[in-house]
Amino acid sequence: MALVNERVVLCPSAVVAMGMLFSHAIVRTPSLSFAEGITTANLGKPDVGRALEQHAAYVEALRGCGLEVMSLPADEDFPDSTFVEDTAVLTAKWGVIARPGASSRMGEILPMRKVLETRFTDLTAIEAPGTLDGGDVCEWEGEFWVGLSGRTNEEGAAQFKRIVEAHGATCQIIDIQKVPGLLHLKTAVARVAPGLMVASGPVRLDAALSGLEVVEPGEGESYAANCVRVNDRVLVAAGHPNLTNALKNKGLTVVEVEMSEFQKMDGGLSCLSLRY
Ligand code: CIR
Repeated sequence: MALVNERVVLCPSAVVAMGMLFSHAIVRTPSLSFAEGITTANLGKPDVGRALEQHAAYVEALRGCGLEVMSLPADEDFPDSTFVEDTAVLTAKWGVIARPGASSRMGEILPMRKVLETRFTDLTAIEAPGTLDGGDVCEWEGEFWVGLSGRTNEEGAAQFKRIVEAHGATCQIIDIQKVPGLLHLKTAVARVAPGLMVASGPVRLDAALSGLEVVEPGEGESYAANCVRVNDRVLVAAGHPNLTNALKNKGLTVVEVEMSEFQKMDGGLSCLSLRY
């Protein structure tokens, strides 16, 4: 165990032994060009100053979950680069470098790859013509689901499944291409506890989720389906009381995080970090 900045940072084996899910996170500060990113949200332009404040609070929430957070500097060339989750999929021991389905985001990969190479020895990249956004990948203890979406194509999903299976884990593909308004699989789905999923819309009925208990966000709360379990807490976008209460009723500890400026850019709560 090492003491860093007065916080206890545990080595990965201790983390696993304690039943914790993650010990680290990587985030990237929103750029001043943030409002020029891709969006379909029709919620108006984000306020970059407010996004920076919300991002700082998000980082604090991750630290509150016991994570050591590596914060990368803003990259003005890539307005969507704060949504780091789309650039990779990480586990405690290995990772996959994604290949974004949006061409304007392709340049986010190389800088992230350089960062990940300092931390992981086992990295496999999705190759052309495959595309895969990390936001399409949901994972729980060696069980993966990958969404076939407007961003992740069949070749990318198939490559990802092969990589996962080569690491002894399982992977099911969920086709969300016909679900209106769904950017990524994790826009609608989050695994929050053993056997328990948050899921909204038609995806909740997919055969790949059978056998899991599903908690649905309340009326008008589908944005909050993109929540994230981090160790003993679940981070949920603020302002979604029905989902928050439903998760509390399941015995989970919920931390609410303001996400309004990221929602304006189609970004969910999980997209702002890579956790491992
Ligand atoms: C994009 O359209 O790529 C960004 N504006 C939002 C990405 C959100 N990422 C995610 O849900 N994993």
